[in-house]
Amino acid sequence: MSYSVKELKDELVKTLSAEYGYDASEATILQMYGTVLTVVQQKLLQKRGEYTEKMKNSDQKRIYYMSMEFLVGRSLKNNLYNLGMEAEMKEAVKELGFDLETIYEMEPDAGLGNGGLGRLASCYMDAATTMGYPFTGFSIRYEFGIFRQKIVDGWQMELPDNWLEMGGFWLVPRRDESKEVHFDGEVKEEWGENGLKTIHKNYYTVRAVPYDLLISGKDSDVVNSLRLWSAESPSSFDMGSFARGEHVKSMESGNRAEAISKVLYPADDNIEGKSLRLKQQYFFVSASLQNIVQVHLRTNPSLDNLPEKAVIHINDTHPALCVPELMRILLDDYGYSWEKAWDITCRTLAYTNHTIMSEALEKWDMTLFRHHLPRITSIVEEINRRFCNYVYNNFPEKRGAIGSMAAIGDNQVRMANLCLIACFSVNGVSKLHTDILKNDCFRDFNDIFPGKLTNVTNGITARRWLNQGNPLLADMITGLIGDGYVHDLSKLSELKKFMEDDAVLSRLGEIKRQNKERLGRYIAEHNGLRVDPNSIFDVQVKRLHEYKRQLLNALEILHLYLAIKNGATIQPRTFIFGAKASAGYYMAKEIIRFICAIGDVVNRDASLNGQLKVVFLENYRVSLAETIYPAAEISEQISQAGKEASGTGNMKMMLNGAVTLGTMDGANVEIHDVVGPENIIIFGMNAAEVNELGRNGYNPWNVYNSNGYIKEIIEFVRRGGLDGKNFDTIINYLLQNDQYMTLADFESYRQAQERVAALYQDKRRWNQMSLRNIAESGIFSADRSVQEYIDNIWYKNC
Ligand code: 26Q
Repeated sequence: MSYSVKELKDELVKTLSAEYGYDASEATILQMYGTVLTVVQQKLLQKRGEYTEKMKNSDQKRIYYMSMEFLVGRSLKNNLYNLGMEAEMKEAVKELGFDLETIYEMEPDAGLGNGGLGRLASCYMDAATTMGYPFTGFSIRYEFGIFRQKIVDGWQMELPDNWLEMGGFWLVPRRDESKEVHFDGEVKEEWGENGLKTIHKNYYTVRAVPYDLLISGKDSDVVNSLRLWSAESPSSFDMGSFARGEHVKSMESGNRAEAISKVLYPADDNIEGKSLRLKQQYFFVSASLQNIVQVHLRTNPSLDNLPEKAVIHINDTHPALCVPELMRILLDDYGYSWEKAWDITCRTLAYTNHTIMSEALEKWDMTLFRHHLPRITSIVEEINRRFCNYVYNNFPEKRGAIGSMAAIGDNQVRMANLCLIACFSVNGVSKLHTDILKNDCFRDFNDIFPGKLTNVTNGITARRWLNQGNPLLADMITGLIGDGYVHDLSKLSELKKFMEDDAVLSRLGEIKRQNKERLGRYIAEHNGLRVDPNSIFDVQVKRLHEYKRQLLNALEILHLYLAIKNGATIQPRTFIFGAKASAGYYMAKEIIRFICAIGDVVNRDASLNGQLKVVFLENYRVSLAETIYPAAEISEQISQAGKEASGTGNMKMMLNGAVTLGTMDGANVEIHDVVGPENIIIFGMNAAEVNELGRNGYNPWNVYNSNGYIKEIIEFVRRGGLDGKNFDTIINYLLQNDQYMTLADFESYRQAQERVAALYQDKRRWNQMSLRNIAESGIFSADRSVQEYIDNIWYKNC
């Protein structure tokens, strides 16, 4: 399908008149925004209709991706790009006297996620849809997505993200497909016609109303949906109690229900078992599974063949309740025997693990779990009983490990163990991460279920992160090698033939410069700060967490600052940060305050001759990332080795020509493998060395006493060098409580940063490194990842 400018213009005019009763000369920009979105949404709906019709007669296996988070970002440009009508729409809007870029900026991000895990779900949805697979995403229609971040005197403030007001446009309500979800109450066993039956009684009901966000593939006829459930009370207003004069009580059940889809939980990898979070999980799992079963039964006589026709993917343990809920549906609603139900469940569910950090592995207190989900609890207990027996009887040598592998222990339900016991596939998200899962965290499971654990290294969609975010670079690449890379990113390797081409290298440098200037304008506008486009743009953007070690970066900045103050001259640098801290994560907020304080001191110090600038960009999010990545020259990936499961920002920056400065962690290892040691800057301990130092006892004081730079930095902060502000929290952390051994890697990091500065002197060589990174980034395409999921997991044995 293609559309001419004239057609689009006519449709805009028609829609404007029908919706607002105006012609273009009278319309406000807000009305034009609504009009453009309406026209695009109509195209999506039409295409979706055609695809649904086609799928009615197809028994292609369906992929269901369950995720508490989908970090969608903005949709307008993405839809126009994927529908192949961006240029025409731009012209049509222009002829009506408006500017499409301005309209893009009016759209809020759909920020229904915290970071990498949520964005991965969205990248996979784009890839699977473009590749032509029937892929449905299931999540929650949070009324408030990830909070808007304001920084006031270095302190992070959280403001509500009311995205629906301007972003709700894209959602198609499907009230007729609502489902009911049951909470609380108790289970009873009763004799019925077919013997003993388990009955869930005295529960309360929440209604799950689906809203679909339509996602079109690029150059494919597929439009898939991301189905977001909204919680409502079946009777949000109880007329009975109202009539009795109990006015507040009459609204209570509505409030209790609506709270479930009110707000996205911010992640801090330090999980507190909150009952609302448990209800969110069960709410969207139960509604989605009912939906999946219903769709299956439309074209199949029973659920016997569910595993052949559907695969349900569990994105981290957050939707792990899929295991007992699918069992419940099969046992209680469809009368299957335990054995048959278990067989169907295990062959339908697959799970991806995204973290090895023990404090991030979800566990639920049994008492809370039983209170809200009594029937699910009895099923988990039976799963656990049978699993423990199975191991006891079949693996005598593993009897000692039953306690740690069990799904229930220490009065808690362990969601990761539940997934390992039930799912037919469990995967990690990078080679290193999967090795750690197999050899360390889940070693016993790996012995009991050989072959169950596999790796699928994460990937990103270049269609958003290159073609839409960095049109200058995309155009240059298309000019050099054609546009085949849009559907086969490995074709970027053809760029290697230009490694000695001076015109290409200097054009690459010129594009980077223009993207730096674009980001520079954003910084001027939002931070009131002028940055030098000749300086190295050194970028660390990601969730704020101790293990990601934003602090290591901050210490290096202080080191450079002190060096200049002591008379050194350095290669000018602009350090750019973006990060949200989970609202209750005190240390993370302190780290933000620390970075901002460094920025205050550094940025106003004229004696530095503009050699150093520090920028903390407020409210980091997908749409801002689209402007930052193209301008990045150094990609900071400096987590403690073994802690970052994969990272995906590293891939996005590499694709945009940045050079990685990182530890041998997560996917950095694979970046290193493809670009070679000359095109990446690696420093610090590797995962084995981290473990060894941990075993031998890490003593930060030894580092402090033996490294003069560290001593100088810490004493500068202690003396009040940062405008007299107190940072004892940071100092004590580094010297007393730092699990992530920041100081142990400092000297190696400092020297690596010196190498960066030296390399940057030779512009041609730098541009070659940059080109090489782009050329080798094809392996990190989400299309490649999705193909591996298809081949090794979702369509395996089909
Ligand atoms: C859990 C319970 C309660 C509240 C919040 C959470 C929660 C929510 C989100 C815990 C963790 C997250 C998000 C984790 C995340 O983004 N992980 C990242 O996933 C990426 C995709 O695989 C990896 O590349 C990153 O390495 C990993 O950190």
